[in-house]
Amino acid sequence: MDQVKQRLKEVGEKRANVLKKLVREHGDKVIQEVTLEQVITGMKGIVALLTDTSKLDPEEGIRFRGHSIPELREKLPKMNEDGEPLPEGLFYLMLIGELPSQSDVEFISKDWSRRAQGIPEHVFDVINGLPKSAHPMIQFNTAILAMSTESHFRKAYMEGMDKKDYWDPMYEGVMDLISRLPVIAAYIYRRVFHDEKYIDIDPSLDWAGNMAHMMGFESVEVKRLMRLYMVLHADHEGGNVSAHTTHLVGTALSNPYYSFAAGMNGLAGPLHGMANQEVMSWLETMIQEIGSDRPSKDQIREYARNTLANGRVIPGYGHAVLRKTDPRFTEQLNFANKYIPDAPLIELIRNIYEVVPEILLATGKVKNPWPNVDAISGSLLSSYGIKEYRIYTVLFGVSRALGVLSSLIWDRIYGQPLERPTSHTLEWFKEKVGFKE
Ligand code: HAX
Repeated sequence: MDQVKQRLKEVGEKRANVLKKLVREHGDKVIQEVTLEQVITGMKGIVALLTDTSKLDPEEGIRFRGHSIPELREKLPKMNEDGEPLPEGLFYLMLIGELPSQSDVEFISKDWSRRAQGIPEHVFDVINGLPKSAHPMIQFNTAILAMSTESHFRKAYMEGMDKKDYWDPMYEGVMDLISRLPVIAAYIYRRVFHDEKYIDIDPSLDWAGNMAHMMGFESVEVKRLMRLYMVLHADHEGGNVSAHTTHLVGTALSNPYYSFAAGMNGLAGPLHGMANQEVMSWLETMIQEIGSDRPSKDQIREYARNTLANGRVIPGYGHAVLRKTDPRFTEQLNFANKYIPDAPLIELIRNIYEVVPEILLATGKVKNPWPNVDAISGSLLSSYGIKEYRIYTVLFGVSRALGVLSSLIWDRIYGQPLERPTSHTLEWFKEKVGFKE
């Protein structure tokens, strides 16, 4: 058994026993009351999931296994060349619950680049069967499903496996899947935007460095950005659409490919991961309409007000849980201010940040007027030369795999059962609260 899997087995057995005891001894305790409004408006704030990998605080933002993003930048093993933490280390932290050693991170890096070589040919045939004009998320999600022919989990299940061992083939499938996502994403990128001139994986590189390399970017700067990007988008506790969907589908004992593809279909929505692309088209139209890539604050104000007046959302702003500026936005802005302070798109993002929150607040209904992760990620990628913004949600998806698939392994360790909440009709709700029309 490899060193990561061995440690997971030890930690997993302990925590699974604690969970069993907790439910046995305290299963009948009431932990929350729920209002009608919460149920009807997207179940906001309803405690309904067990997720260990990360926790989101409305005021402070995300913590991964208790560590804030600035803390992670201190504590996770880094690449010497650029000082950015490696996503492999964050994955280890989310999976095991402990900070990794340099050797753990090196092991995962090597293991992933070995596993990445095993993508069967039919997966590329399936991608090639789609028109190049198909959105990259269609190609990405189709490829993930096509890879499920390789599922260890499905095979082991069909052979008749003891429930307590489900986590083991799930771990193998997850490691294969995560290792292969950068290859698939880069393949789609080169297919759609670079005349099918593909670049092979470089087994000497780390996972995110390889992502940049296979897309055609060899500079230290882009690799550094890619490491940051892959860390920042990795997880956002369990209730967001991509995480919750992956978990939900997994509770039917669907294999990791089915579960993750389902989550990625959710990420492809404009109110979730596709918001990074939406921000870029919003900015592009602003620049075109105003006729300058350095619009004044008054011009930005007018453009933002028009967006709202047309019944549309301002992409990259607002959040279902956060009530402050997203620290993932702040980290990216700090990065941009340090390395590319004069980039026109970054200047535009800084100006939008100064004027948009007050416009959203003035609507009187937006609960969080502050920017989220997507408000800046595309401008950063674009300023570094990755300008084809239809690929951005795919990059988000590659990163998101780290968190939601770590959680999927834990779902099987914990023996999480089928998720099956109850639904009711409008009549039931009316009667429940004594409503008269
Ligand atoms: N622009 C305009 N209106 C907004 C808004 C925004 N950025 N954010 C919220 N609102 C509106 C809502 O549409 C809602 O209007 P109605 O009552 O007319 O339906 C009202 O304000 C209250 O919404 P809320 O409670 O503040 O927000 P929700 O929890 O319902 O929705 C969203 C959260 C993220 C979906 C929302 O803020 C939004 O649409 N933002 C723009 C899209 C975006 O950036 N999405 C990415 C979010 C982060 C993420 O998941 N990244 O992957």
